[in-house]
Amino acid sequence: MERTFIAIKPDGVQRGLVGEIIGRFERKGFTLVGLKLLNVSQELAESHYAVHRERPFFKGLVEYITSGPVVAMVWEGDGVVAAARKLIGATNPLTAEPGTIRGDLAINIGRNLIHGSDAIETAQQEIGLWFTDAELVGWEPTLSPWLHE
Ligand code: IDP
Ligand code: MG
Repeated sequence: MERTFIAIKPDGVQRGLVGEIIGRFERKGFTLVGLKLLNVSQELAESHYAVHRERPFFKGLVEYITSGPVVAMVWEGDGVVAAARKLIGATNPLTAEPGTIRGDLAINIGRNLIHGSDAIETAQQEIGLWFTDAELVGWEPTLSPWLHE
């Protein structure tokens, strides 16, 4: 079953939006299979954002993601990688559509609340970087027949 990596960034935790954000994924019908609150180390931040190492915003991005607790999650479901990106909205919250997490709840690209993997392969890498196998809990929601034909 498809899985994606989602992280509520320090601004989301500080602003008390953890419940609001998790609720959106729950209400959509995806299944939570991993969840933890952690302070992100410099090494983890730099590995996670390695693809952006040469970008001018990299240093500030690493400072942002290590500036306070982050809620790291793995969500499961058919099409969850692309669907989560839709729920999250565009990178710049000012252009993110209303109805999306960033579109509804944020105003600045450097404080955009949430991370979501951008492809199935990236999701697998990121899940491996942030979670051990023992931290992931596969389970079958009893609600399944009401979510899938
Ligand atoms: P994404 O989070 O929507 O996938 P990416 O382009 O992968 O966006 O960028 C990763 C993160 O880097 C963004 O979520 C945002 O926190 C930060 N970022 C991207 N572009 C800028 C920028 O121009 N200024 C400041 N931060 C940026
Ligand atoms: Mg990205």
